[in-house]
Amino acid sequence: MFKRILVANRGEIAVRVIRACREMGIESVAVYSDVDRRALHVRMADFCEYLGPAQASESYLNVPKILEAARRSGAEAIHPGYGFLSENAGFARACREAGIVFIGPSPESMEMMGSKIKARQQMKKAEVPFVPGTDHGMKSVEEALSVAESIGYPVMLKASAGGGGKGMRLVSSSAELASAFEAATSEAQRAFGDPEVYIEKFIQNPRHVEMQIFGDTHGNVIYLAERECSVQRRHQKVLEEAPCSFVDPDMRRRMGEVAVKVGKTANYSNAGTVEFLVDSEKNFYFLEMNTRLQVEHPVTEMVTGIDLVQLQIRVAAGEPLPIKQQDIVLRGHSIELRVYAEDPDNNFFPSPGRITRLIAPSGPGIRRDTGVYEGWVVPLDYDPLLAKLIAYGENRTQVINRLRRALLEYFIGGIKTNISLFRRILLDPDFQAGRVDTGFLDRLLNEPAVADERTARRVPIVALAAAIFAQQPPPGAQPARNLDGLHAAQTATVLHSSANRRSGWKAAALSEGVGR
Ligand code: MV4
Repeated sequence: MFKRILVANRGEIAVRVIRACREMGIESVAVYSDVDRRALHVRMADFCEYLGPAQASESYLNVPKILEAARRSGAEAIHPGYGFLSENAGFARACREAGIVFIGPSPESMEMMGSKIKARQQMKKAEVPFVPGTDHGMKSVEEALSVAESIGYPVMLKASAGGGGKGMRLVSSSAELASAFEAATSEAQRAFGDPEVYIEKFIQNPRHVEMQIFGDTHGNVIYLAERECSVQRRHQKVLEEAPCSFVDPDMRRRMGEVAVKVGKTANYSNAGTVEFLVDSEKNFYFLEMNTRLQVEHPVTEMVTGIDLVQLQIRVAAGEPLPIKQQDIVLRGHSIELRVYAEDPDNNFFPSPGRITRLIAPSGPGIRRDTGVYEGWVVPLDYDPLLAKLIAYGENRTQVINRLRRALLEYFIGGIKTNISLFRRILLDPDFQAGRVDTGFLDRLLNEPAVADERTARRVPIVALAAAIFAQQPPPGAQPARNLDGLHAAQTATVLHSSANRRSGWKAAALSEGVGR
């Protein structure tokens, strides 16, 4: 086993990998940029190496600097986390050439999946079901027109090098095709340096369901569990769960077997995710494969009991998978909420800055993976993910109730966060019934917010009042059990008392929209 691993990432995922290393008796090396000198991942690691300025190309995306940091620190392996260099085949190859183990799949697997057209050609050969469409790039508008005619409108134009919605265009009729083709091609060229575009049949409001797979370097590939990831906004996932309530055991087995076939076709090792679009008739279609550990991996860990990061490290060290397909048993339910530093009242605009107060939920079934702490300044240079709040329970209803309870305990002061959005989602009747598709969140955000006056006012206030008393018990404070019974007006009085103003509480309260 490795003695020392460099974590080529930051934030909560760097912390997550450092935790796995520590549990395995492996030393960890953090890397950091100028704005991350005091970041949590640097404080938690055994060693740290400075990279450079905040700009990712000078730090977390800089291959020579990261390889040099690995050499200097004596790390034998690099964990890339997600984002940054995690799906960069060139980086994986550079690690191999430098004699450092890349904790992830081979550069060859990453290259096959990096091109959507290449992937579709391979999947066609392997008889994997994918959305009807072409398996080659469109050479001209004329070719695109005749292909779209044979598939039938509406169709989607997609960039071969794309993913996450970039270079993608919906075309409803032949009249729209020429301009959409131009737009998709030039967007793909600008974003990926590759103008190639292909065509698929459009699936109306599909669900986005993905299957976690795992391969080792001995040719074994297994599937773990699917995740429901339809709750997203502008291709940014907001809430994920496992298992997907729309997927029955037979469908799960069929999807899992297809996902394993995808993995075997790509000669895949380590953690990977096979994405599917699922239509209302429960047909599922291969969409793309992500060749990395994903943000939402914890919900799979909760329902399978498997530590995916530890498994990644073992497999990268050459160990065979310690479990067989029949050993995987799903138990209970799990939901993850992505807590972002962004302002729900201002179009989810990023809201970085100093975290002046942080009160975190805990208790039964609650896990929080975070990269921040009270007093730290969240930089504006990177993804604004602050934490993932993950709940586990016997069933979906218990998980929803646990999350609603945990949100009552959550307070982040000094910056705006999207916490209030989760109250709306978790209270929504469609969400509660499991009726979600990729249009769900846009529909919810277009409805006027029905102010659940009691919840809306009480929620932040209870956490805030608890915080005040925890920090500075005022003379004659009520016993904690009475806090819950405080009326908004009484609590607001507490907030505006001179003692609380002195401790900076008013600003925090106002930033959360309380006490106005
Ligand atoms: C689609 C689709 C409907 N039909 N393809 C968006 C991101 C990219 N990876 C694939 N995407 C979609 N492809 C066909 N043929 C709808 C989407 C889509 C979507 C997919 C997954 C998660 C969220 C989404 C939100 C809007 C559209």
